[in-house]
Amino acid sequence: MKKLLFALFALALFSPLAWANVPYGPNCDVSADALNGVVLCPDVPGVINQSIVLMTIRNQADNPIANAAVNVQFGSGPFCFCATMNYNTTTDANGRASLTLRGGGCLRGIDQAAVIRANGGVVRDYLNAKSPDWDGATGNCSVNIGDVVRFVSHDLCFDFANDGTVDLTDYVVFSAGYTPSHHCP
Ligand SMILES: [Ca+2]
Ligand SMILES: [Ca+2]
Repeated sequence: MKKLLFALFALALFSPLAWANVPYGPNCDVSADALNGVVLCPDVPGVINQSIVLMTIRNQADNPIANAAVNVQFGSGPFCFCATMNYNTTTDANGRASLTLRGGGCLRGIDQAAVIRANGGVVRDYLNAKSPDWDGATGNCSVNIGDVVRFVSHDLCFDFANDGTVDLTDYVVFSAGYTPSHHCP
């Protein structure tokens, strides 16, 4: 009986049907790749574009996976998450999904700072999760003067493009969160 169960399990595991729902990272598109990390931001008065992660989830055969359970998980760090933050979503018929990252804080150069999974399989493991809401110690779910002070000191938690310097590209992201000043509901 045990042998039979194992054989059935192995069959299920290696059948094309089983693999059809397993994501294959290199075939998936994730918009956060452009910055080599994710950006969180408090969502009032509105969501900033940079905090929206757009994804197309595909399997090893490069076919989109419909109705895949997508999840984002952050590493343990000085984050502040809005109560409106939703960590889970589901892909549509074309394998597409989006997640909006609502909060503040910073982890940089840390394995599993932000991990995106689909149907339990890892799609991306980002080393960087950053936000305009960062005062040097924590995110407090508000982008305000304390964060400006830190930004002008060129803290690399504001290097949103993750290219080693705080520059104009990063200022664009910071100012989206600061003007107007964003906070959680
Ligand atoms: Ca803050
Ligand atoms: Ca930069």
